[in-house]
Amino acid sequence: MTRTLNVAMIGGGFMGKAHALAYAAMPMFFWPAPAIPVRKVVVDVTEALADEGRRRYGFEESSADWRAVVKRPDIDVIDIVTPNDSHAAIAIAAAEAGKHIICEKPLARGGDEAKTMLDAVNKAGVIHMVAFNYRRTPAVALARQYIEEGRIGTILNFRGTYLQDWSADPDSPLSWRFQKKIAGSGSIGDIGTHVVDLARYLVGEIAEVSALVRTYNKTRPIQRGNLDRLGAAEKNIGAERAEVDVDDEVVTLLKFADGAIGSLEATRNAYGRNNFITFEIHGTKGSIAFNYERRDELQVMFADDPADARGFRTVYSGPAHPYGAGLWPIPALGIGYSETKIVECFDFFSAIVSGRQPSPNFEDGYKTERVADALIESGESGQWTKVRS
Ligand code: NAI
Ligand code: SOE
Repeated sequence: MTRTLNVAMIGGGFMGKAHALAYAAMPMFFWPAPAIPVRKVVVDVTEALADEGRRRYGFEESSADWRAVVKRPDIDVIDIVTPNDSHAAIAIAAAEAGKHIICEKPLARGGDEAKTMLDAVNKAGVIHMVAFNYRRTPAVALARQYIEEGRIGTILNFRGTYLQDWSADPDSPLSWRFQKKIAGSGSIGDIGTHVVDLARYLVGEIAEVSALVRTYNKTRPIQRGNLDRLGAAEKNIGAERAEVDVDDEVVTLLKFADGAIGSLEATRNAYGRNNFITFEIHGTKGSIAFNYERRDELQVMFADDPADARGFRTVYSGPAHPYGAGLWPIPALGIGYSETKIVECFDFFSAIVSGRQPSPNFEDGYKTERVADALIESGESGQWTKVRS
């Protein structure tokens, strides 16, 4: 009999939808499943929102009190899908109650806060994961496999971007993502950290950064309500405005600990770009390039290809590649955002069952927060800034 594990999911917005879907679908893709997730209880800020989450996402129960829920003896897993300001309090309480934890990114609002979470899970000895799901796109995992196999040699250069345009309009609302006290930072924490995670996964530790950081839209219309509708849905021309105290854009040079160099750009104001997560990696024996907007595809060029066939070619991820046995049986049927979350869920539940920490875990989340700290510091000082360990 496959083991079941009871999940309490705290938060019922965008990520609530993605995680609930993954709990339902993971055993359908990865069978036999490591364990069956049971959607036990969903928590939101009011009883009404929580009950809506229960009905919509297929949970057995709902609650407006996460503090009571994390202590429940029948709960095995706490899933934190709330805005960034509550990640630490929920994670620390969950660790103290002995629960396994998956927490959305960014792990915290900076390295110091992330460290309190890392200390708590280490002390409790629970399994922990931070939900940087893009590294679980099969083509990205294939890039890592090629790198580990030495197929592109020693890495010389990493160029990463995360470009979106949902907040380019200065009248798009001041949701929680534009408030430092809730989000911690802007493009740096919200989307830059995804690229930092990919850079750490594919290349290694980032040692030093030299960043330019800008805030273009100094005020935005105040948003009513709890959910971030990600800009476009609401136009608030003429509405009362308040100050934006986070960054809109970061552009940075990177020095990796092992000697590679690189760059990273992140903005939510790049008109025409949607979920433009890209990287290009050059090594001594070849190159790899990826664009999430074409996420079935990995572009590869190996230096020892025949002289008359040199150039990038496209490998479509499929059954021969990472996670291929669980996903779709023919390459290019289509990997979606949901699949990245389903794979994440599979890896998290596998870790719980095996007792071995998954990656990225809270230590990775903490290290990524230290890079985010360095980006902010460098943007302020205009100096090369070392990443604290
Ligand atoms: P959202 O604004 O869509 O939803 C947040 C939900 O949490 C709402 O239902 C809200 O009422 C609820 N909530 C807020 N405070 C709460 C509390 N103290 N207790 C219980 N419920 C609470 O936010 P979204 O987009 O789902 O973001 C949540 C987290 O997921 C953030 O940390 C964000 O950075 C991350 N995220 C990660 C993504 C990824 O690709 N891995 C994509 C989108 C968000
Ligand atoms: C908004 O920029 C957002 O929802 C981020 O918060 C997520 O992390 C990203 O993956 C999708 O875009």
